[in-house]
Amino acid sequence: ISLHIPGFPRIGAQRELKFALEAHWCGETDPVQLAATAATLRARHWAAQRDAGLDFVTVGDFALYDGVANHIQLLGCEPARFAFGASETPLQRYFIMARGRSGRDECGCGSAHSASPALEMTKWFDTNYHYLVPEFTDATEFTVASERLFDEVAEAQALGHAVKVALIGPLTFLWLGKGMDHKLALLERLLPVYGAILARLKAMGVAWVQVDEPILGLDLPAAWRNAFEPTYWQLNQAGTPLLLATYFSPLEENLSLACRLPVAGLHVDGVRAAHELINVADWLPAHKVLSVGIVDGRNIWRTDLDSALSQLAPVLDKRAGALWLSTSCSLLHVPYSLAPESGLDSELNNWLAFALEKLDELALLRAALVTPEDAAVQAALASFRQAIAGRRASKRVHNAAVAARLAALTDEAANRPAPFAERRVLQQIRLNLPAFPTTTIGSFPQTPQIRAARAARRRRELDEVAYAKAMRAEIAHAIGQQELLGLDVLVHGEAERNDMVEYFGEQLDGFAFTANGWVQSYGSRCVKPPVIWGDVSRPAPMTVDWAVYAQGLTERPVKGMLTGPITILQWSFVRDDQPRADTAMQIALAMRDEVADLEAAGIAIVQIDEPALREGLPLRRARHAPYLDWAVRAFRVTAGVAGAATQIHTHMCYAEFNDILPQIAALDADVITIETSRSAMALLEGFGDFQYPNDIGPGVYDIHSPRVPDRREMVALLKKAQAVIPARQLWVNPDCGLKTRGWEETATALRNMVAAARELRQEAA
Ligand code: THG
Ligand code: ZN
Repeated sequence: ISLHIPGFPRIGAQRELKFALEAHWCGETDPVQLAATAATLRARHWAAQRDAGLDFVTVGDFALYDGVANHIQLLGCEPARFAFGASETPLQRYFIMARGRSGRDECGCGSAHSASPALEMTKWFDTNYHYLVPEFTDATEFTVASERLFDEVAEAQALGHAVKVALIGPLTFLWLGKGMDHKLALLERLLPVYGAILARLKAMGVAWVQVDEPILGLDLPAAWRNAFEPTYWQLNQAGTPLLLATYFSPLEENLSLACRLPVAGLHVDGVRAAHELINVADWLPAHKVLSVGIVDGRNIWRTDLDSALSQLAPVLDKRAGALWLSTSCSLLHVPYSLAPESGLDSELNNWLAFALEKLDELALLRAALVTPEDAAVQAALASFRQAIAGRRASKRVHNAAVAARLAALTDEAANRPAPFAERRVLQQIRLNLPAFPTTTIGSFPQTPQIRAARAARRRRELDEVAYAKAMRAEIAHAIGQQELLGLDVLVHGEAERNDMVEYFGEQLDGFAFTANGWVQSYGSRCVKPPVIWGDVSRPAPMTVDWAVYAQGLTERPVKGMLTGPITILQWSFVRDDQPRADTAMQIALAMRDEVADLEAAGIAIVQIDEPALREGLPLRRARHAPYLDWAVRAFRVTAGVAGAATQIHTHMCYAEFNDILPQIAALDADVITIETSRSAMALLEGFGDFQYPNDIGPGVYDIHSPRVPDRREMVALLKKAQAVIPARQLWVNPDCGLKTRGWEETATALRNMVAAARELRQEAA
């Protein structure tokens, strides 16, 4: 039995990579210094794998910014639109693809560059990691264009490691790209380049190449399924032993295909596809390696080793051939180590396993299979058993009041007291808003002073009273600015919030926070997802004081701002001992109480953000409808407590909602604000065709860019919007929250936005 992992976190135990990247980007360090940090991290991460007893270290999973971006350079398919000059180094090109290039001569080569936006980012399957999207055209060519992978292999070998290389598979790579309808047409050009890479790796003495094809867990069109056999027949010619890796999803109709592909081994997700293990063990020819991803790479719970062993037993019986043990997928999606988490209470700490601890779990599982009678193994298993049993029986996890409330929940709780048409009239009487009302999404610039105040409070250098005073001053400033700008519906600006999920999780029972549980989100950016370990409830109001304070400063309505239950769920580590739907509904009930309290405190508009609703969609279409059912219900239960005259807003970013418009309409929010400006309103057409019934605020400017659009540009976008959405339904707002922007650009942009709305009102009058 051999041990390996599909991939390891690269950001570093203390986010060393993040800080090294940011220092490099702002010119504090040169490429040599950046490369040295990266090499140190790789060496440390390989050593951790070897020290845990893994038989191979994984090479090729490291990336300065993103693994797909690495692969684009390896295959020499940097999009032509960047018009890279000969003087630009691979590293400069890499960061330009990742971060974009302004019109200025940032690379210092002296020639004028045209501005090029970065590669688009999108979610890696159903994870919270964003990859950079390859761009393909009919003219895309491939060559082995980067030495980086081979250098890293040599680096690991020089450190004495046995190497398994991880590579994104050709079909998954094409699948992930955009810009072409018939991407499969590129396969013929792509495969010889893979062949050359594999041959070089073989020549370097690499024993195994793991080829990741997670798309085998998707509903694939026939042409894509059919492409697998010829593709792998060709790759196998290189003579390098290939481990075909699948993860995130059951194989289902692709199971027998995956088992018969001409490769030396198959990795399957033993967590998400646990029920398929026996089938795979049956179908996979005996001479092939079966790698079972038995330890969850997507969550942070300690593995129930007894249950893992009983799952593995029949597989072991069936397979005389090699069995490998692994994590279900790359450990990229979990934090580095529990070691710095001394602040977590010891019971909870005992229930968790981050990346390093998962390596140890693999080693223990193997020991339990190979030398079960060993006393140390028995003792270790017993201590796991105790932790698992403790969690299962814990009184802290189970809250009878929460269970009773969930059981008593009626359908009525998911309905507003009146239909939209009636609510609209009552709300208009209460709010008296002009046509094309203007608003913002919720956050205003998180200035260095705000961050400093939060950090000082964390270090206990600022007491609660002084902190609250500083935050109230920020809120007053934001309200004053919005009045000056002439916005119609104001927000308090969220100065007091760190992260839209963390902020609520910190105040809800059933959540825990790590000190250092960072997970890479994209590039140098990380998130620290809360851990939902028990039944969720709300001990006290969370946002009411701030909202009431803000509303007291102005005659205009100030929105109460909440994060919706699905987004809180989606951006947390979720308990694995009950259905996600149940956890979602518990959060919904807690947030519902917050809506009720805001309303009772006189807040007339409550926004419940659900940016993650769409990304929660399961990978397989057959599972979409059940998910959408409970997700929509959770939102409706949160909002359903609001009276008819209270206006409920929601906000979603990340586009791509046209396939779930009926469900978005079923949320029955009075107003939805969405991201549309980057697609120049193209996204809105779906809402028009669908005849979206409630009010809608299509973002009129892109907050992700420092560029400030002028009034005319925004008027033009709004006219485009009016062509598909009746004017009476339209709101005017930016794309998303403004926390990453500065005040000056924000004020200019909003001034232009308000002027655009006024121009439209005048034209309509
Ligand atoms: N919160 C949470 N999850 C998220 C988002 C969020 N997932 C999806 C999306 N938004 C990811 N986007 C970002 C944007 C910015 C940052 C991280 C993810 C970011 N992080 C800081 C960093 O890495 O420096 C750390 C922030 C902190 O100190 O808390 O800037 O909004 N939960
Ligand atoms: Zn947004």
